[in-house]
This record gives sequence, structure tokens and C-alpha cells, in this order.
Amino acid sequence: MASISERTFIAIKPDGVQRGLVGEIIRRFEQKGFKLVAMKLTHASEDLLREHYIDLKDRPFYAGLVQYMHSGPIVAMVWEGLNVIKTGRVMLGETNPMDSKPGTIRGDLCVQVGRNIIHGSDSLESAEAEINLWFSPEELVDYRSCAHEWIYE
Ligand code: IDP
Ligand code: MG
Repeated sequence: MASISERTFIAIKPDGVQRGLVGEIIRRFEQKGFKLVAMKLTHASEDLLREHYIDLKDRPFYAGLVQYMHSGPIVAMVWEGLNVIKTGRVMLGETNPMDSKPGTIRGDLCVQVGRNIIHGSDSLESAEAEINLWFSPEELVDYRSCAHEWIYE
């Protein structure tokens, strides 16, 4: 069932950080009405990245993907809100920016699939696993947004 406290893991990849797109991407999630519950700038280890993309381990681009993700800092975040997992994926656009519609993050801000600037969880199960992989429970901040009543009926 859809829940206002649903959470998703969103990460701005090293190319998004290097290209100065951190503010633009956070702005979109903030202005949508989602609530930020955790955020850190981190240079992820190759072990963590291999685990994060473990489902893709047999794909030919897996090693290059881990290298790309390890090439610089990542902004790791947890966002909360009604349907945030699915809506977050819609906001990201398609995996390949070539197929992403204008108005989406990948549609507006990047060109090639191997440099697609942002990650977002694709299911409740992956969101839970990814949040646990990237954050400890104390890093998830519990607070009430003053806009809550203006975003939800
Ligand atoms: P997603 O990020 O939209 O969930 P996935 O299929 O889970 O897409 O792939 C994870 C990441 O792997 C993509 O975001 C992209 O960075 C990379 N990737 C996917 N397909 C290719 C490819 O064909 N070449 C290079 N990198 C790819
Ligand atoms: Mg994926």
C-alpha cells in the first residue's frame, strides 16, 4: 500500500557532482514536495559499489560501471514521500538519456548511458537494501517537515 513515509535511495553520480549539478538535482526533489531524510558526500569504495550493482555483475559494462562510480565523490541521499520510489524514477527519466523525455533529470542534463549522472532505487526491496547499504540507521534523520500539511491532505 502507498505510504507517505515511503523512502528511496537517490545518488548523484561522480559526473553529476563534477558537472555542478548537485543543487539542480536536489532542487527538483525539494520543489516536488519530497522530504530529505539523509544526505552525504562520499567517495564510495569499490566493494560498496560492486555490492550496490551486484544484480548487474554479469553485464559487460559492470567493471566500467564500478570504475565510473568510483572515479569521484557521490552525493548519497534518502528522500521520503508518497510514491517516492516510482515518482523518483519518473523524475530521473529512462536509463539511457537518449530515451529520456525533456523535463526529466536525465532528459535535460546528460547525453550518454554510461554517464547518466543519477541513480534511483527501482522497487521497495531495492530501496530498503540500498538505504541499508549506504547509510547507518543513525544517519536517517527523524523530523517533521513544516510543509507536511500543505503537501498532503
Ligand atoms: P538504472 O540506473 O536506470 O536503474 P540499470 O539498468 O540498473 O539502470 O543500470 C545501472 C547503471 O548502469 C545505469 O544507470 C548506467 O550508469 C549503467 N549502464 C546501464 N546500461 C549501460 C550500458 O549499456 N553501457 C554502459 N553503462 C550502462
Ligand atoms: Mg537500476
